[in-house]
Amino acid sequence: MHAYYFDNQPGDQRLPHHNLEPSSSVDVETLKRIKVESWNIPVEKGYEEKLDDIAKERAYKNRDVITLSKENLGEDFEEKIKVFYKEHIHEDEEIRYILSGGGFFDVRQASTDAWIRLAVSPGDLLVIPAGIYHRFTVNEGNMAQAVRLFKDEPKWMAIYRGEESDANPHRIEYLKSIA
Ligand code: KMT
Ligand code: NI
Repeated sequence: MHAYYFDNQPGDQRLPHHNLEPSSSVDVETLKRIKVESWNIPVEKGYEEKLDDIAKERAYKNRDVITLSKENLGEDFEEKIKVFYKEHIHEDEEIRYILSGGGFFDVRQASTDAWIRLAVSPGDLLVIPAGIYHRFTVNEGNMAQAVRLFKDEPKWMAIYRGEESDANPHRIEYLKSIA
């Protein structure tokens, strides 16, 4: 997984937006400070066991598979892609293991309000903490398939950025955790 500062330039959300020079890369320590974690578990040779181990260790009890593609979603594809790209928080962690295709998770660095773009590809396992502002898009390949892991029952609610999201207890808790 490559992480870098998003360039904030106009252009399709699916483009890399990787034009800030020099050295716009973001290191693991910086991600750690904002509570974003990632691992790589190669998909090819039996990822199941390793994914199970991490799920067990961190008490992720449930999972499903999401496939974002024109083939799978038909007419709804473009709409879905736009909705995922609206800045939001959740009251639970967002845990994703990429099986095929790829895309970008953008997470807001609270100290600067800058977007950090996380370019994910097959084998990447990513944990986005509850309360962090984020969004997602597929890349130019227009396809992402991922395992979604959940601590408990899947909770789909996205809370879009605004006054209410800023006052959400999970947002406040998150800000405290990175202070
Ligand atoms: C989300 O909640 O943003 C998603 O599930 C994005 C798709 S996972 C590749
Ligand atoms: Ni989300």
